[in-house]
Order: sequence, then C-alpha cells, then structure tokens
Amino acid sequence: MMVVVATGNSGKVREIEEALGDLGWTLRGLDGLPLPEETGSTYEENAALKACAAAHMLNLPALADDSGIEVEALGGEPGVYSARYGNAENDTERNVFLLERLRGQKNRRAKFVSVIILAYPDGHLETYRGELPGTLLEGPRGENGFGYDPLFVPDGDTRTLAEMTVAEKRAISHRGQALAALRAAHRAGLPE
Ligand code: ITT
Repeated sequence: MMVVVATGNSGKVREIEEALGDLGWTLRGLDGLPLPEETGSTYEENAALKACAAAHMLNLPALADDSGIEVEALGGEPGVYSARYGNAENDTERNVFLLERLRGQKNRRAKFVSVIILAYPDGHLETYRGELPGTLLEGPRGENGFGYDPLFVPDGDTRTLAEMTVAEKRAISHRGQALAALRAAHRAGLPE
C-alpha cells in the first residue's frame, strides 16, 4: 500500500523509513503540501490533525508523528510545544535555551514521548505510543539524530541518542516503540 509520511522533519523521515522498510509499503512525502497548524493540547490530537489532513488531501493512508520531551524540573515542559520551545530558530538554539532553563538544576530527569497515528481517507485511525525515560546532560554530545538528541542519555546507556546510529536509537526510542507496535499490527504474513 502507498502511505504518506506526513512530516516536515527530515530526522523523523529517516527513522520512520528505517523502521518500516520491510513492510512492503511504498512511503511517499507531502510533496510540498502544507501541514495544518498544531492547535491540539495533546500529542494524540496533533498527530491526528496532521495525519487526517494529509490523508484527506492526498486520498491515501497517512502516518504522522507528534512527539516531545517532558522535563521533570520544568513541570513537564516543553511537551507538545517542544518544536517551538523558546521561539528558537533551530535545534542548536533550542538546546541552548533548554540548558539555560536547567542551569544549576540538579534534577535532570526527562522523558521523550511519541504518538504515531495512521489515518485512512475514510476517517479510520490507528494510534501507537512510545516513551523513553532518561537524563539531560549539561552540554551536547554527538552528531547524529535531531532535536534534543545530543542532550539526552536514555536510562540503561551512557551515550546520548545523538551518539547512536538510527538503528540503535530505534531499538529503544519512544518513536521506535510506537513504530514497532505499528509494524506488529501490519506484519501478519511477513517473515520475522
Ligand atoms: P512535524 O510536525 O512536521 O512532524 P516537528 O518537528 O514540528 O515536525 P513535532 O511538532 O512533533 O514535530 O515536534 C516534536 C519536537 O520534539 C521536535 O521538533 C524535537 O524538537 C523534539 N523531539 C521529538 N522527538 C525527538 C527525538 O526523537 N529526538 C530529539 N528530539 C525530538
């Protein structure tokens, strides 16, 4: 089946393509079509907004991810607002902003959350979710990944997500978990 990957974030595209490569789906992008404004207050609402808009515009099943990082010492901020945090222009500036907010803070606990929704043109929705707990460093480490990856060390590891390959990140990450659940639901009949 042809499925639209409804995101403007190239880091997400890489992770989604890598995870779903063996499903036999043809994945395509938005070809410049705009995504709606994220007016929801939950990951589920925003993922549904993006996936439904793309499914409707292109008359194809469409998959969207809404995700964020929730920082314990900041009462769960920035959460669903992670992409716009601090009105920063890019990932590097956003990381600097977050580090400033946490300066002198001993509690560095945080978790990533990802909600993936596959929407069909008839309005049917499938929802998958994953979470990854860890701690935030006081400076960035690593060149891979995107977003807050260079600051985040997942529980059970000593590397940041930006020091991992796409496959290593997928094996543990919030998005990897959501995509694994989607894969499991659609893998019937395919070899392990
Ligand atoms: P689309 O809406 O076009 O998919 P976006 O980047 O705007 O792209 P979100 O609204 O879901 O997506 O924002 C998620 C933000 O949370 C993202 O921009 C990163 O700053 C952060 N984030 C989410 N998952 C992440 C991950 O795996 N690693 C690092 N940062 C992540």
